Amino acid sequence: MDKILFEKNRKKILDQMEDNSIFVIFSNKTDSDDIFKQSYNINRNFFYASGILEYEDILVLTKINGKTTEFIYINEYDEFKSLWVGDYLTKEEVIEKSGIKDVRYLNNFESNISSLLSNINKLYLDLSSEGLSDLLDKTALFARKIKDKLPYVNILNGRKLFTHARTVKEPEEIEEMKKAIEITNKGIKNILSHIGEMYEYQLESYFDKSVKYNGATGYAFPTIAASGKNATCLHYMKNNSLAKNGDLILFDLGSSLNMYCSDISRTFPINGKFSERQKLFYNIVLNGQKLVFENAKVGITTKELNQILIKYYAVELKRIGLIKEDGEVSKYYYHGVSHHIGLDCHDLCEYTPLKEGSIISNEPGLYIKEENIGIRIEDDILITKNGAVWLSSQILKEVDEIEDFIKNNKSKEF
Ligand SMILES: [Mn+2]
Repeated sequence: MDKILFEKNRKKILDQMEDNSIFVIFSNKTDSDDIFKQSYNINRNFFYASGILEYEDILVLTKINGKTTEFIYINEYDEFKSLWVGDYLTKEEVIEKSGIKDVRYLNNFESNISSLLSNINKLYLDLSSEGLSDLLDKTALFARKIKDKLPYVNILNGRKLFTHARTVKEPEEIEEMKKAIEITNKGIKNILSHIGEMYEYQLESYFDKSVKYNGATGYAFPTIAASGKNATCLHYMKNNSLAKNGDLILFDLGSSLNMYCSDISRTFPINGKFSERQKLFYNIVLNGQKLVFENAKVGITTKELNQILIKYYAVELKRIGLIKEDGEVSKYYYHGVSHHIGLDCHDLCEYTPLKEGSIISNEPGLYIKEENIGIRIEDDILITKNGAVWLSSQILKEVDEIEDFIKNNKSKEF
């Protein structure tokens, strides 16, 4: 990805910083004690502001007397380490990727920061919502150290600066997410061309093979492959039941590309044909999704979109005789219809009326446990000044399209 995006992103953070303040952003939130850190998670905010995917680096932004500076600390080349984990990025590569011209080595970090903080007493840190509790979180450890050694420093939670900035996407981010969605589309086609009676994890493997083959850099979240009654559990991830002919299977999945996520749900008949009853519920969900889409625009909240859907469900479920009172909808639909998507699948966002440039999910569902039916249809949509735009419209979802595709593409590879 081009450094221009990360330069714009840093400016959005710097613009929000108070004068005479420093922001220190660590790259990693280690989730393992493995000495070679083979299991780690890059801090999405660090990536957002730098474009760098190295796990020990530290980004520093300063605003002093109205003048901003930015510098980044990286690992120095280490011949022995490089035999194990490969080369770190060089200074030149970091400049090229991030656009940050002042690149320093990590062994200078502590002394540099101490001298900066002797004059400046406002320090932003990217503290997680859990505050200072996580012992494996480098930011939390650093915050403790500062509190002990430099008690006059005022620690501010800089997370909300990122929350504000990440609520609206840049065109480059939208493009990256579109590419992730297309890889997910191929993975879903690969499931459809192999669908049949087998274990849920076996169907899932057709998605895995395809997204890897087509160049995804990761997954947005662990895949949900839930057949029959399993689909009525929203976050079922065991994926170890036999998917039986006659049942539906719900997939909630997404590849990610350069950290940007896609988040798609589809529900398919194992034997390639929806029963009349399944079709009835499926089309209620599908039409609900279209209704939410028509109402998704600048100024509305995701909560209001959900209320529109619930109202529609009340009418429809009474019409088909599933419920008698409006309040009974919550027995069959029990989640929200939308969340922001970006570097995180459930992205950092401000819960304000939708703005131009936000990307959100549109994911109505219906879960009828007594009939072994769970249906969710989820697409990713972009809010523009002229209403919403489908970003995943190429992914099959009409009943006829799905049935025809299964019939005509048996055993094809995507
Ligand atoms: Mn979702």
